[in-house]
Amino acid sequence: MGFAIDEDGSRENEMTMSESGEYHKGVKYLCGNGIAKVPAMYILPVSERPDIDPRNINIASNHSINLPIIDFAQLQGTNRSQTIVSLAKACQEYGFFQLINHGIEVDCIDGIRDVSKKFFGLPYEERSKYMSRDMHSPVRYGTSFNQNNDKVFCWRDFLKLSCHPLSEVLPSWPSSPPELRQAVANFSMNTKSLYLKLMEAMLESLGLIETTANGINNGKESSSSSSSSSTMEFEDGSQLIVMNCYPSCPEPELTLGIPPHSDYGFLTLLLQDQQVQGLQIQHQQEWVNVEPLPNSFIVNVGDHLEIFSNGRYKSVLHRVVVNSYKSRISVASLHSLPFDAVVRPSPKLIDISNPRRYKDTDFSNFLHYIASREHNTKNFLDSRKLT
Ligand SMILES: O=C(O)CCC(=O)C(=O)O
Repeated sequence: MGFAIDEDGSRENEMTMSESGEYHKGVKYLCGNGIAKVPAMYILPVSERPDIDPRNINIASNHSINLPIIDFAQLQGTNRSQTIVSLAKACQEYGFFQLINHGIEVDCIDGIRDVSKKFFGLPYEERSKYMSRDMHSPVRYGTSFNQNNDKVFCWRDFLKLSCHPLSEVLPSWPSSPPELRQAVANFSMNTKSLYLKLMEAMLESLGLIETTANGINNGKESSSSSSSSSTMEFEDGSQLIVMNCYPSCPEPELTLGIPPHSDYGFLTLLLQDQQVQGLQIQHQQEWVNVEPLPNSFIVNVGDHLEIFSNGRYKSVLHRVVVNSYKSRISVASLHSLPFDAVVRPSPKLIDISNPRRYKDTDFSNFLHYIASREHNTKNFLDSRKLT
């Protein structure tokens, strides 16, 4: 394959049809025999490329952000009310925070990291058994962001596993590596329980329930039907574990691991690679690097929580940059209501001075939206806004 860079920075594409099919096999496959240049399929228009210096090994050396830190132990203890105030501020001003002292055992975290690494290290033939372009499939190995529609591919392979109801979906998860099912089940149960406690704190921070440090609901009544103010409905909600693999890239300044996007659900709990950075969030109109704290989760507000909070909490754009020296793995746990539930602004957060800002939405709206057009920044959320 030969490529030439044009004056406008694009690379002449000499790709044949069969080569284009090869890209659907993923970036790990592409890099299998070693490549010195990024193929045209992955090269972004100049205006969408990340502003990174490929010679600088530490991408976070400039433009880093110190995200607010929420101490989960404080949230469960006597400092709960103060921590709730910090949580609300983080969700309003950043849409992101780092969660420390989350209480999930190191073995569970090491376990999921280990199986993710092993899964992406399997031969392509084994990984490809789980390839599916069906967005409803409970197990989906794939590449790029939305490979059905992406005009430019991004430098990521992924494994997406639905986790609810666990006993029903678990038998469809990969049987290799052999410890994968156990490790993912363990991680999904632990993150679900953490998510439910965080949602309880979120509802409290929005003034929708009153709880004490030990989680007793003091019973402020809710008037919402399908998006009522109780954590009960979150318990039966959807959960998706996404393992991301970003192989090292010969020309990281030309492409992205994941393009700018916001997450569709209520909250995402993200386990970062301990050695390799790559996550950037949009803050005050700038792309800034997130430097994860050891043993923490990066937590972010998703579109559904922005809608539910009637715009008070922000679902913020984020993206992933890649680098030329080391592969990176991250694991995200995305949570929302059941797939068929309707998400709408909580009626208690709507009044004359704060009118309803979003239309009702559900998961099928979202799937329809991304299947029908190229995913482009936060269009989905914009499409739910009432003007
Ligand atoms: O890899 C990361 O740090 C971010 C992953 C992400 O944004 C996603 O899975 O949607």
